[in-house]
Amino acid sequence: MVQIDLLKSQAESRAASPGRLVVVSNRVPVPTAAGSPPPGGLAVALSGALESQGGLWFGWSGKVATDKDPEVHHQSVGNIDYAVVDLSRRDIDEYYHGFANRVLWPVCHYRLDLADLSRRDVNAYFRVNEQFARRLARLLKPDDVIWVQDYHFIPMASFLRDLGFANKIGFFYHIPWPPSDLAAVIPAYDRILKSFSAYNLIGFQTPVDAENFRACLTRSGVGSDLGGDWVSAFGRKFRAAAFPISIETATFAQDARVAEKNVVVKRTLQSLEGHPLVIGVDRLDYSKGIRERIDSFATFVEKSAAAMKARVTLLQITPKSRSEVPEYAEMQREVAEHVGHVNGRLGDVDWTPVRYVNKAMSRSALAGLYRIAKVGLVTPLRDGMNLVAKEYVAAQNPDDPGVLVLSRFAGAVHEMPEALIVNPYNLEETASAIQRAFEMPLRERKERWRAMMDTIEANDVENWCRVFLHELGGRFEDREVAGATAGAAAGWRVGVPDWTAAGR
Ligand code: GDG
Repeated sequence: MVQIDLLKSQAESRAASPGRLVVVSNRVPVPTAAGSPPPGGLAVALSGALESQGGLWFGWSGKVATDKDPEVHHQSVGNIDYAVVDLSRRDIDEYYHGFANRVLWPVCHYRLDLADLSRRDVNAYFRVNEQFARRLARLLKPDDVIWVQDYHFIPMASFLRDLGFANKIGFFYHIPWPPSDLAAVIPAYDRILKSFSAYNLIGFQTPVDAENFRACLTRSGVGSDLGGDWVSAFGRKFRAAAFPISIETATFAQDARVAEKNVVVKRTLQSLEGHPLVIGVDRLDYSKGIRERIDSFATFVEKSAAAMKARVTLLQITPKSRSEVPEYAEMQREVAEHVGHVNGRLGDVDWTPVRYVNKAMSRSALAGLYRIAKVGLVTPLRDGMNLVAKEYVAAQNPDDPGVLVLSRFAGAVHEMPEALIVNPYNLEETASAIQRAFEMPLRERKERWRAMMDTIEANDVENWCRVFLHELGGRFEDREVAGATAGAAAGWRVGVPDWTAAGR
């Protein structure tokens, strides 16, 4: 990393000014050399907030540590300091591939069959969170506002409280939070719930997730629902509410408008020779329902003489992810084979019904492909929000918009009831929705699209960020437990975690 010492001192001098925003996330979008792909919407929104009030973005570098005690690498760009740390191979395996991606991810996506519910990686999860907290602690100032992102870091605030930090700390949970009977299978469930209580404000994607979470506290007898998003648990009062995440709607729409010049879009259009396109875009993940989607599309084609005749094509763009996790490696093989079977059954010498692409596209190509697709198939079996649904809508031509077919199990459904809503497990129902989308009159398409576009224009990712930070900036102190002052004194004994007896 460049000129670490110089940058460190810049970071330290900046840290002296009050009221910074500190974002903590597993991966940090440290700006790299020119020519690297542009950051996604979340990175753009958070960078905007960090830039405007000055800030620090802290997390894992994504690299394996070569030292036993790896140092924090700093890089400053404009008003933002990026600070990242390497992790040992063991920590990556146990904390990241292990507890985060083989326990929390499947359980929160209702897939107990795919979860490793042994206690094997629990300690590593807390240990790595503590390591991160200790490193972050050295960079923090008392009036920094801290915003922790996602399921990798649930215990981050509790460790910071243990270290004596009374700062306002918010948390956003990007994935679903399941009902209490499901959540309770998480190893160290009580300790996880207790960790949540160290935050001032916890954001979930939908009101249902927030409600599920509050019910976990009350059902397990550790907390009570105080109404109006407020809960009290483990001697603290805090808020758990819905803050639906979004996209850079205007920028995405603009990208789509000019994307007809994109070479990938041109090549796709040429190869389709006027035949209609249906699109699916997902990381290769079992929560996304890719196999069920392919089967629904196949059912649609088999049942519709018109679809056969029109040679409708499903373009499924699916960059690989988490290949180190066995369940994902298995799924990669399984989906690829399945696409082969479907194409073998339905295809012809001049027609491949399902085009399955494991390559990641540029954002411009993606925007253009959404725009030329008559139907956007967004059918996850379970999804926190699903930004693809919003991107598909943002990319449409207002004069001739395509139709969004959306799973009732995607968080996006709460904001976009005007989509054609389907149960993705029901192949016939999804197939009928595709059929209906193709038959839908222009006027109805326009009405549905306008309603959804209005929603995502009003709540874009910048708005999401602003609203969360505004709420986090609110008054929490007067909601603390009677007799306690804010922060470290409010139920958190400085330096002495009160779960030591529970076998950390
Ligand atoms: C988690 C939660 C929640 C995909 N392929 C390409 C590409 N993508 C982009 C999409 C979209 C993003 O990746 C995927 O976002 P999702 O929201 O659909 O899903 P997760 O990755 O699972 O994200 C989810 C989200 O966090 C935010 O809180 O909505 O529920 O699971 O932006 O466009 N982008 C490019 N090329 C690709 O090939 N450029």
